[in-house]
Amino acid sequence: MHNGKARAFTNIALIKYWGKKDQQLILPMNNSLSLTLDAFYTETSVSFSKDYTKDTFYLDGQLQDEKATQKVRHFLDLARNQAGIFKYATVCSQNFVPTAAGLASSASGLAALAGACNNALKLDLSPKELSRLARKGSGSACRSIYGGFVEWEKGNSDQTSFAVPIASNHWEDELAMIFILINDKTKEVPSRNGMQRTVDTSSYYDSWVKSADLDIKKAKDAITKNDFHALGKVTESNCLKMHATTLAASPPFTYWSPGSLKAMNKVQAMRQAGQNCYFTMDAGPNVKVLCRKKEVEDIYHELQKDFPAEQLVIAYAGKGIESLEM
Ligand code: 2P0
Repeated sequence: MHNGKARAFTNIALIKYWGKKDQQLILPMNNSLSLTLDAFYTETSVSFSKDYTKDTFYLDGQLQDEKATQKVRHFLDLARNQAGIFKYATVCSQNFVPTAAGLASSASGLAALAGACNNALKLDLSPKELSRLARKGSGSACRSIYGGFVEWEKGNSDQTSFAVPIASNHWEDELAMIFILINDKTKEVPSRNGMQRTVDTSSYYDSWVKSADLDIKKAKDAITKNDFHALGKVTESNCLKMHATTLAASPPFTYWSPGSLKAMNKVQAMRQAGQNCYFTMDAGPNVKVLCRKKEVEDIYHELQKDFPAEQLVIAYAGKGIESLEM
């Protein structure tokens, strides 16, 4: 029996990963940059045993069906191959997210699974190697190996595509992110399909890739200078560009719902009224508001005028992956 357990926090991209140049290895078209957060995380344990006759996956105590188990099994195969240990596994994951948030995160989920496999199979991976392994489970998971600001360097091979922490002098500890949970979602295009459709068909896709390099540079400069407005501006404009690519895909699609638009308008109106806040959105209708910790209460209070407290969650910068006792 080989046992291991790990906890990984989710991350939100300020400069987005949106499109792969290699779907098997999960190599992205552009670098991305994220902030790891404390509010949402996954704890995963894994046991490999010669007594098991198949791979089994439990999420929040519920046995998962074949479809949900597939991604986990694919990842277990990668870890088994790397270790040279070919035993079936039982995986138990617990997502710590606010109820009904619709925030199931493949970033924290696959990073925690990578950490659990690393411990169970005694792979003894360095953080860089662990980031590479997590990447092959889900791209954004490679960034959850580290806390704070993180850049995923796209690379051009399995060896050269991994995340690195960005030196920030702990500036992230002065920031906050308020999640506006939007429940009026229609059926979503899964992010993996959405980004591939965009790469294959969006007439805006080339411009997206071209502009990403400059956005990364702007974001890193802003982090170096602790320039909140510069970081907020590039975060919001990069998000809008990513979402524009989906409208130009064929067939077109969007992750925006009426509630998302209401939230984005609110943030822009608050900014015009002098409050310091910027939004970003991912492959779903929720809106995340970047602000400074010292102003988070005022901004939360203003958001509460339009969104009930149940729809608002405050997050702060989170830590990198942690090993846990079984
Ligand atoms: C990101 N997203 O940078 C972007 C922004 C969604 C929008 O990474 O196919 O679950 O497993 O590599 O990591 C979501 O995509 O996709 C994502 P796969 P993943 O956070």
